[in-house]
Amino acid sequence: MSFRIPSVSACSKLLLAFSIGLSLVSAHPMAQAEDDAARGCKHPRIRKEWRQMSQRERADYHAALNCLHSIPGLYQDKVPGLSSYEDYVYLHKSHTPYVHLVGHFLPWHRYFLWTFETQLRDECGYKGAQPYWDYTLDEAVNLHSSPIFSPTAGFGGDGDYVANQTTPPDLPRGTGGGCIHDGPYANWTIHISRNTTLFREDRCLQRSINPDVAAYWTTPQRQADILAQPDYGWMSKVLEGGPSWETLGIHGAGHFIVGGTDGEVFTSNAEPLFYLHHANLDRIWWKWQQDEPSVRYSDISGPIRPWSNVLGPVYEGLPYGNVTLDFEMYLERVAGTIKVRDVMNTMAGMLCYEYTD
Ligand SMILES: [Cu+2]
Repeated sequence: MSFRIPSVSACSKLLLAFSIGLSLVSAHPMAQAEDDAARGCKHPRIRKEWRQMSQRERADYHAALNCLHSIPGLYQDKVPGLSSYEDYVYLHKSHTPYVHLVGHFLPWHRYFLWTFETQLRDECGYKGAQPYWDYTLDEAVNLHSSPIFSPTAGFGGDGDYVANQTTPPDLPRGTGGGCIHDGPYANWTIHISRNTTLFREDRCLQRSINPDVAAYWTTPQRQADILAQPDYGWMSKVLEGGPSWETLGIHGAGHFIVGGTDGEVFTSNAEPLFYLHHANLDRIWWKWQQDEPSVRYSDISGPIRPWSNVLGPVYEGLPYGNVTLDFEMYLERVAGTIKVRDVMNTMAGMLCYEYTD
């Protein structure tokens, strides 16, 4: 068994900075994470549902995201003006055709979120964990009045109504489409262009809240359907909209209930709610694993090449084959190469976190 600590940029930069006074490094959160790995994860990060967090904790999370978005990023040679926050948008954009509708969809995003969360802590002094959004709780309320969309307790509300917004043709349209104007991200400028295009495009965050999609797709029953699947292959397939792929699945739905920027398949993580949605998908996998840990911490399957060609490009150079525990995943300049086996258990190896429920 082997695991490697990802060479998160923050960590390597720090090691460089402290190369004269190495004794200081152990005080750093990354060193704490390494200590936890060595000791067997005694201090897991506890990922809470947004509603379980105090106003103080919520403010700390917003402050950390705003901090990351104020730091110059590693991909400014690709797109001038990109922030550290947008390094992850660049990464997601360039990996999208290879990490969705595949066996390693959940492991790759688990690694992606862990790295993002770690950087919030390392570079922005965030003490908490990545929150998640359990949208099944919103079944009881009008989606627009969910605390998630509160300007004071959440991430701000809908975008301006735009008559001709782009929504997938088979979906009912959302209620907005334009720029958002309240909450902690109202003044954000995104510098990276949409989806597969790659140039500097300064733009606002857009939303188009979609209660119709929520009523059909992000319900407790949909989550229960996923949790009831007998093996990893089926669980991850249903979560991503299989087996027909004509359906959204809870993954697609979690993007389209927010809509706007979050509905841009390649660049959806310009929207901060992406991270709460994907933490929830990771949580669903985690919950499913808890039901039978002895088997499910090592159950992985699915193709290396996407099941469905809905993302468009031809996957030149990608081998056919199945994802195994030894399949390698990488995050380019942001973090090193790891294997799927390194992220199977959130409480062992390089990871150290769990969910409240
Ligand atoms: Cu993704």
